[in-house]
Amino acid sequence: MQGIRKEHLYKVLVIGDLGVGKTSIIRRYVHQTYSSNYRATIGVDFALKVLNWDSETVRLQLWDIAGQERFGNMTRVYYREAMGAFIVFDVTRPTTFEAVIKWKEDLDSKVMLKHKFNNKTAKLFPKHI
Ligand SMILES: Nc1nc2c(ncn2[C@@H]2O[C@H](COP(=O)(O)OP(=O)(O)O)[C@@H](O)[C@H]2O)c(=O)[nH]1
Ligand SMILES: [Mg+2]
Repeated sequence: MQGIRKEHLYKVLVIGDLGVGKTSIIRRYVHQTYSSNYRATIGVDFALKVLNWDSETVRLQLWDIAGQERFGNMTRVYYREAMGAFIVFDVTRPTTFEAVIKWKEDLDSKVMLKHKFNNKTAKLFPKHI
């Protein structure tokens, strides 16, 4: 129908070691800005990227972790109902690349991809222990 836009909201996680550029990537993508002034994120930051495709609006809710990067062990609550995740590393620091496996394992241990064929979306659901 004309004038009615279909709306989608997706939660997307941005994870990876401290200082790899997660916040910078999100700021560049959402606000087209970059600053070399290092300011560590405190808690969890959210950024909303709105994409308009024809008659559909996609809202990407980007979850930017902070602090927990040192532990590389996120709470299940953080991962819940995300539909995707970016694992970021710094090409100049090999240890952050090796840590990608750790982050993926953490992700896999806490959530699983459950396809919902009826509405064509895939979301990450908590694993039961
Ligand atoms: N040289 C360079 N520095 C970057 C790049 N991306 C981020 N930085 C810098 O690296 C530092 C850490 O970035 P930040 O986005 O806070 O990382 P986060 O801790 O993963 O969120 C900051 O001082 C950024 O300015 C990049 O592509 N190249
Ligand atoms: Mg950050």
